[in-house]
Amino acid sequence: MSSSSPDERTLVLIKPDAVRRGLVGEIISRFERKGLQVDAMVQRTLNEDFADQHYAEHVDKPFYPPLKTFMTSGPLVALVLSGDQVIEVVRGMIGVTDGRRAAAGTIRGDLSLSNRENLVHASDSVDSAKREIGLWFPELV
Ligand code: FUP
Repeated sequence: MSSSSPDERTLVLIKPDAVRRGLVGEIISRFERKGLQVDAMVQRTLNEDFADQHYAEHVDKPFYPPLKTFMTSGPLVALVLSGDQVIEVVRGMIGVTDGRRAAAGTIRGDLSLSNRENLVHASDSVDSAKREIGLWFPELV
């Protein structure tokens, strides 16, 4: 009999640069091939208020105004992924923030040359995953 707890979940955003560049399929495909499950997915365009809520920890940082302009510049795709240790697994798959420095083989390392237009967001901890999934997909919590 299995006593394992339900799989962990994380919130991923496929950002407006990825949508514009036609990379949505490529990015989702990487997650699927890894063995992760897509539990929910929606395309939407952020308004300023929602961007502020999503990036609450960054709103006072100097890089936030151009980040907000970018994140509200067009449609993005939000998804909830689940799987064994999915939060850490997905952070590893996307690479470090700056696409110029992200390792080859990661999404940012292979496909981005920018510290801002870096294609994907993924929750960085259990607490942030809980907060972000509640914000984006309240029907799931
Ligand atoms: P990450 O967790 O890798 O997405 O990175 P952070 O939470 O530190 O930053 C959130 C987003 O802010 C990044 F995806 C891109 C943007 N950012 C900048 O535009 N400039 C910076 O110097 C740092 C982050």
